[in-house]
Amino acid sequence: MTPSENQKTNERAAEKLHKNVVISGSGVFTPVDSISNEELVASFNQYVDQFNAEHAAEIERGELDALAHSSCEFIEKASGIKSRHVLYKEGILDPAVMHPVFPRRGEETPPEMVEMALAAAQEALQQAGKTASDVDLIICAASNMQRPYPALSVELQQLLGASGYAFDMNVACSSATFAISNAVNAIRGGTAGVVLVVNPEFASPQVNYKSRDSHFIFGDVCTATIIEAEATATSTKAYRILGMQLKTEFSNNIRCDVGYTEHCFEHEDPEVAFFKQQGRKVFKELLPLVADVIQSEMAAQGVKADDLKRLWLHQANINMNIFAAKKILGRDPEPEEAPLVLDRYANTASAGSIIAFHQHKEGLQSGDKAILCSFGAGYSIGCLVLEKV
Ligand code: CO8
Repeated sequence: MTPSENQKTNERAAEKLHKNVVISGSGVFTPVDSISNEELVASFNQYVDQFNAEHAAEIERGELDALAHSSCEFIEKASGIKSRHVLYKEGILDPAVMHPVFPRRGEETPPEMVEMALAAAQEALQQAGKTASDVDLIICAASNMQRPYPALSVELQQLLGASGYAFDMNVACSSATFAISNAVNAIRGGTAGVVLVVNPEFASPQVNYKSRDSHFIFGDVCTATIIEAEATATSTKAYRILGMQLKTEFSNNIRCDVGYTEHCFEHEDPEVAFFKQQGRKVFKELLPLVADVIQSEMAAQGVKADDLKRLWLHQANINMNIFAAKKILGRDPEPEEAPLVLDRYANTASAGSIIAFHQHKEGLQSGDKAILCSFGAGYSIGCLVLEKV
């Protein structure tokens, strides 16, 4: 290769690398059923009363601690959650059951996560002005997969009628932002043109509805986004991805230990399949990391606090979001600047910040800047600096 040919190749590579990439569409599938705090607390307290009555003698002898009631006031004040959507309400509110009840699906029926993803994907495709035949990469990114393989994304690919390739990935609450970053890299690297990211969070089966500390936290939902080069985007709702910063730091404070090796252990732990966390520690340890990641990515992109029109933050806790927004903006946020959806949806793991984005992305002008940021188990933090096209 001559020096001038070499230079041209390098220029082309650099051009590819810096190709503008946008989120051109988004969608949300919301289950029909929802459970209010009042309904959830009433059934939990009924369970507690029955448990305490059944174990009155052991409690009296000091061999067992009596269970304490839950309260709507605590839940709303500590988390901001007022209700949550669930795929299967039946069973969750029955004190004799306390988990969603649903039939096991066979090979011929797509699992719930794929079904939810299909609905969210269709809305996102429509908003982006794309069809399934335009999509050449599908990433299914969520906190849980209903089976290890074949990948859920590949089944979704078949149902949509898309070609190309697909894969599943899990970074817990940061699955969506990390997947969008993978999509951007695939587009810049030339291995995909239009990417569909879906985040089916079927969280309710992993909730311990008998645990006062965590029975109120999660809801079911699915989000979807379309990511493509700005050059191919036709949507009027597109947001340019100016910068991305991903960070992980190991912590045991949010865990689920169920795995494919479970059947090998002699003493089965009845709580192994459930989500558990040290909520206070998470609150204290995650917030400084989140502020660091957002502020350093803003600095890298030359974006100042005054430039920000929206903060679409992870939706786990109202107090956490207000604290983070205040730290980033240097003042109290107006409600529309850092929109909350957790009052209605509760914590929906990786889908939370995408629901906030989907439902509150209107009203920005071309050139307006915003932040989309997830944070959660791992710990994992994914921050995108966005600009309205
Ligand atoms: N009703 C009444 N009182 C209660 C209840 C209840 N339900 N629960 C606890 N209390 C009591 C406690 O016993 C305690 O009493 P005392 O002071 O007498 O000891 C008091 O209330 C305070 O308890 P906490 O300190 O636990 O309460 P907090 O104020 O810390 O609030 C929260 C608890 C809401 C959980 C809060 O700590 C929080 O939100 N922390 C942040 C958590 C977070 O961001 N986690 C991220 C998790 S999401 C994630 O990573 C996704 C993982 C994958 C998901 C998979 C799907 C399932």
